[in-house]
Amino acid sequence: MLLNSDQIAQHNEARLAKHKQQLAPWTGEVDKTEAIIEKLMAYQVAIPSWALGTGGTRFGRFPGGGEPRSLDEKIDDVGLLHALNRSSGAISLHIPWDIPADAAATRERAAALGLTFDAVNSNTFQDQADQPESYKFGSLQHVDAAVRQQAIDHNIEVIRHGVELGSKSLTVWLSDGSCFPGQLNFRQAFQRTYESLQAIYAALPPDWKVFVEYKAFEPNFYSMTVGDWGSSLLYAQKLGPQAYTLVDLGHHLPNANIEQIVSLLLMEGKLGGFHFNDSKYGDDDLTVGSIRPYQLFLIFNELVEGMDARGMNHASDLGWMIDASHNVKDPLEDLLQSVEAIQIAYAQALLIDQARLADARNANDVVTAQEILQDAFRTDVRPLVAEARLRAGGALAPLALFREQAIRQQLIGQRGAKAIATGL
Ligand code: PSV
Ligand code: MN
Ligand code: MN
Repeated sequence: MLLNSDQIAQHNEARLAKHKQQLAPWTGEVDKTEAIIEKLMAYQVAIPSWALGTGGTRFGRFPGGGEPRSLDEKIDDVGLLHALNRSSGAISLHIPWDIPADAAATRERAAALGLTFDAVNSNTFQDQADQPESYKFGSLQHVDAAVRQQAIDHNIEVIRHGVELGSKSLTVWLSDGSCFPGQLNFRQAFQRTYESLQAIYAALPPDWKVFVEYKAFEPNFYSMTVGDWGSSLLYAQKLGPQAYTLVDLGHHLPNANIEQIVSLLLMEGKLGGFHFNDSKYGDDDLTVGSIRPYQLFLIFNELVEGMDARGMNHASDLGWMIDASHNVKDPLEDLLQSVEAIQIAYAQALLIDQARLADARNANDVVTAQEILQDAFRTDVRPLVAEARLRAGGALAPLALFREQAIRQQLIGQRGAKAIATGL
């Protein structure tokens, strides 16, 4: 491990006085402050194995060096993040990008770093060298039963890997759809996809969930067979109680009201989890909170209110994952920023006095309702997030410590300046 607890302790020691000053205004409302800190400490966000290297775009890839060359090194990187922030205690694998050669050893390596395995992700959007059938015209929707069966078998194989790792959910994202009018009979494509998903659903262990992820566009540009939350919910409802909708923040048409979608999915008991990221235009997969932090906060407001109304456990009843990947930042620094942005939005949402908000709504006092939300959003909760990290054994300023310890340079030293992440 490139970072030890002494280095974290020294870093914290040097920043402690300033941190205490910043925390001082919060100590007046002890109960509220403590409740938020405890919730933050319990809350973990899974890191996607594919975000640990530069993803690039179709116009090029600009790796910064020292990227993980194997699944083991990806686990080590998530271990580093978790040591820094104590909130990245899970990893989400994409198969076949990250197939464990020895599941027991992989699990052990992760456990030694305090990590568990979150949802496993299947991939029927790319053709692999050794597969007989092509996904060019879709996978679970395909007109040819042999292609559908190959995609079903792959998903069942992914579940098998997940079982060996201790995962409890499968995320199915399909690129299936059509690029041109006339290419597809929508109803038949839906039916075939549904039947394929039924076969996958039947292979789920009883304590597993399947997340049906939707996306409005790309790589198909005329229609996507799981294109919006309506179609995802339809599949989830038809499949049964183990099936849920997964919301990826970048998968909506411009200006969609994602917080409303989240609220209604929660109401129906069909919200499975998230792929957090941010975007300006589409599926940009940018750092969480970098473009629309208010939207993120409003989503967390719905989550806190809706989960509390249903008596749900914030930490464990939904899948909290990041789905990001880009070209111009150090991937580890970016993930530290993303996790912090999620925690900030969560803490701000926890500040909202839901009873007062309900009163304002019932009195049709639009101004007060807006003020309550904006007051919480404009509150600087960073001292609470830092305090939660400190108590959990992490660093007061993870990003600063990452740079103080020259971790990327150390990784380049170990892995090489040209090391590029596998998978993707
Ligand atoms: C598709 O755009 C997606 O969001 C799905 O979650 C995939 O599994 C992931 O990206 C792959 O990068
Ligand atoms: Mn996604
Ligand atoms: Mn995406």
